[in-house]
Amino acid sequence: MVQFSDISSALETQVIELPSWAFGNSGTRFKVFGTPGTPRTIQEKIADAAQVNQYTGLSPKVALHIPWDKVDDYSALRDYAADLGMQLGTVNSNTFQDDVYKFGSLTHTDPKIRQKAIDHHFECIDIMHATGSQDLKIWLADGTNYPGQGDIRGRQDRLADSLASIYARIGDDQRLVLEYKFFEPAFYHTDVPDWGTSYAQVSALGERALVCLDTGHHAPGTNIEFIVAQLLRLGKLGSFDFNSRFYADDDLIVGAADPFQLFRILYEVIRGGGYGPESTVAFMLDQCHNVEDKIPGQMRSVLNVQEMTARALLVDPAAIKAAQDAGDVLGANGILMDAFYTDVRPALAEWRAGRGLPTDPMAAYAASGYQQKIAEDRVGGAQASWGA
Ligand code: PSV
Ligand code: MN
Ligand code: MN
Repeated sequence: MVQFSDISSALETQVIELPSWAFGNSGTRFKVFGTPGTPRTIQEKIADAAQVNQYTGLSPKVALHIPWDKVDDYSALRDYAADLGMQLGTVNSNTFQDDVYKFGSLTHTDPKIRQKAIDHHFECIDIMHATGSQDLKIWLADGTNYPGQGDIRGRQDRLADSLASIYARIGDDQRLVLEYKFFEPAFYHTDVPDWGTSYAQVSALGERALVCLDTGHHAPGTNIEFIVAQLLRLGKLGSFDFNSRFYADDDLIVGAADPFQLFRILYEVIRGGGYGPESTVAFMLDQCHNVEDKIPGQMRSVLNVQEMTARALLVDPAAIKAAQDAGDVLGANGILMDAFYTDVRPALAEWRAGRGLPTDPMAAYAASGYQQKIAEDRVGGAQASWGA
């Protein structure tokens, strides 16, 4: 079996981008619980994200959500982040909270509303130029609730036209990633429900248009690692939104609900060339922390991704291929499971110590007093998203 010492250098370059909205208050439609110390501004969200990076060394980037994170001067925001050792990452558009989008945004039948939604993406692209962001991420709430409510085919056509206008605006070093989600808020049909639809739409645009795979956006029982393998094979996996789910779009801590699934996904990422300095696949979290503290929630998340990456790297590619080719079913499965069951936590603690990081980031953060300080300093923290 591959030893930890063989893979430790492969862990060096791992970057897991944090969503700004993970640091805001969030909840369900029943209740949003406030958490003491919640950021009131995007600057405070970036400062909290920098804490996650300081203790884990894994997360030097923060994704923005527009308009939630709107500021007057994005270059200044970029400098502010840089002073904290952070970069501004993916820009997420938002066409799901304005009344005009009740019946759709990029798919709407009214050209004026479609243009408003396109213009919002143009604004996001301008912001990306100022922040130095690479990816424009589009997740659409578009869809219908009742059979017959909308023309499914016409909506696809309008979506294709709108996306083409947006794609024509992105810079040569920028990418458009289109996220899919099988239901919610639309319940009968969603305009981008699955990887196939996202793939079809981005393939029509061009090379710099790719699929974003949010791990929480699949029906129970979906083999997500198969989708990963297929998209990598097609050269169309742009980015991940990591989180975990028990029932719907739970946005829980990645690796909390099903660590084995996370391992299987990361195994296919590595197998398909989606990991490492040569790869362009972006790893991002898309989570909310409704009842737990947000900074340690994000820390636990990036550590979970790192831990399952390390375990997946332990699978010996030559050994598993030999077993597969020989038709050794149990042997091949055993190689995979041996890696999965390897507890890499002590080795990772040592790995961190060798890089000037705390061996136990969660404990080091808890002992730092930062959580108490922000709870005292910040009053009236902002809500993350829905209804903000
Ligand atoms: C809504 O489902 C969602 O969780 C999508 O996953 C987006 O990535 C995220 O919100 C932010 O817009
Ligand atoms: Mn997402
Ligand atoms: Mn989601």
